[in-house]
Amino acid sequence: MPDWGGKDLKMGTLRHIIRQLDLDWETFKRTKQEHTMRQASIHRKTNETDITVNLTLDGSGQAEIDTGVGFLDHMLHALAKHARFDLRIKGLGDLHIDEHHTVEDVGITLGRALSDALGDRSGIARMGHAIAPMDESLALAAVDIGGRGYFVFDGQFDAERIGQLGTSLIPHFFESLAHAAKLNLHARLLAGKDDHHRAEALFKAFARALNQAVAIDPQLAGQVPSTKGVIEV
Ligand SMILES: [Mn+2]
Repeated sequence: MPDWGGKDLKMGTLRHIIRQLDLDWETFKRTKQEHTMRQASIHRKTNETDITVNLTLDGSGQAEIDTGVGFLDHMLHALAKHARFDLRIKGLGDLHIDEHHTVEDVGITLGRALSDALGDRSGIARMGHAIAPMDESLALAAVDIGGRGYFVFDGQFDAERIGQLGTSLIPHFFESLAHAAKLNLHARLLAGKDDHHRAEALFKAFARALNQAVAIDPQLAGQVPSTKGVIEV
């Protein structure tokens, strides 16, 4: 690709160059978009699971999720929708044992995809927080994409399972994702009675916090938002 001359290049000049190169405008627009779109595809295969994640950060909330664990699929749909990510996840796990490996490995693979799509973290807001209600439930999430994987959870579930998903695996999912993406996540259940609502409020709060944290902050003008000058990826 030639050097387009950055933002200062006049539209007329740009169109002229494209004509000279015999490119059509639509192809150019698509190519440019593909180059600037923050996205990642990760395939992770072990003896326990085989997970593929396709993630576009600047998406519209479209999701196609099949992990084999129904309630996890529901939560990942909510995550994509409320973070405005386009997210495709196909998971094949050893569910004949239980759902533990699948849930953990979806968290790891999604965390890696997130990390990959963010590149060197330049220009991102880095932090975000949200409080999300779901009927009687209320959840808080605070995210810092600062190069250190850390997860803190405060909350409880009453039942052992929500559908096919063991409730102890909900914090475990977030922990796996946080470590793989080297992000810090604090998640708290502030209120709640129904476990389905509690979980959904947590995922929605995380989604909104994450949406803020990955957003491009124009004030940064592409700088890495750290006094160190780098964020470990
Ligand atoms: Mn629901």
